[in-house]
Amino acid sequence: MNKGLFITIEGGEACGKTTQVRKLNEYFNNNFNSNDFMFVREPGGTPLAEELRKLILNYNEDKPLPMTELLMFCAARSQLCHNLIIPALEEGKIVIADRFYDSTIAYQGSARKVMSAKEILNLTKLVIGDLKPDLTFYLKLSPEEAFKRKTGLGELDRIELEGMNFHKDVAKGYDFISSLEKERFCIIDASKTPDEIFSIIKAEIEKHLKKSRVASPVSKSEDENSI
Ligand code: T5A
Repeated sequence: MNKGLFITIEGGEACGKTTQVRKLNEYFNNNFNSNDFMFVREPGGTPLAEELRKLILNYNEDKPLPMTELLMFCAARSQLCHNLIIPALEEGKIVIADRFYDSTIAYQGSARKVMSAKEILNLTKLVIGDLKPDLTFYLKLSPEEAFKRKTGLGELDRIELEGMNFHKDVAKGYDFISSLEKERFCIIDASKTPDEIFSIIKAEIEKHLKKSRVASPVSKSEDENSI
């Protein structure tokens, strides 16, 4: 169990993660001390991991082999976890990550079939130790619906350009891991409106914060009152 609270947001392409992360950012900025929380994204989050992100998603000269791609995601994750996420959680912060290792299980495991979910979990343990999300929101959207949302969104990266079967396998991967680790997953129907989805996410986070000893939404105003 983490000292802080580790929240991850997951789902296939265009499920609305970025939209929800934006709303969460606003919510945390309005209700918490800036020292109490941290937002990160995967792949990315540190200068080296952001460079790896560019290479993973957009480097087309020497297309990464599936195993190379998997290891690049792991390399970026190592950098992010050891430099930012683990220290923040040890300080008792709330960390919100846009994607984490469930993405690797869904994309590199279930869709690319590089290795099984169990092997990915073992590899992840070697890379980041016992770190595990406390709460994972899986925004579940059918690939058909996701493809409709993607139309007209501009330039797509290497993974987004994969076909429908790939994205159906991604969805199967998420269904598998979320059924295996039910206790940390909150599955949300991502065809609801952004506001409906956000109110579910916010209620679930507030429920978790009440149970834990990490910062609560009142902490910002308490501090302001004491000035
Ligand atoms: N990846 C990542 C791996 O293969 N393995 C790994 O281990 C990891 C960590 C990263 C890519 O890397 C892969 C997965 C990805 O392919 P990313 O930055 O996370 O990429 O990007 P995407 O998942 O591709 O993010 P997108 O921006 O495409 O999708 P989002 O963030 O889920 O969706 P969002 O919020 O940008 O919304 C997309 C569109 O839908 C609309 C929005 O307005 C927008 O137009 N929308 C809604 N429409 C209707 N109803 C709603 N509720 C809506 N919410 C948003």
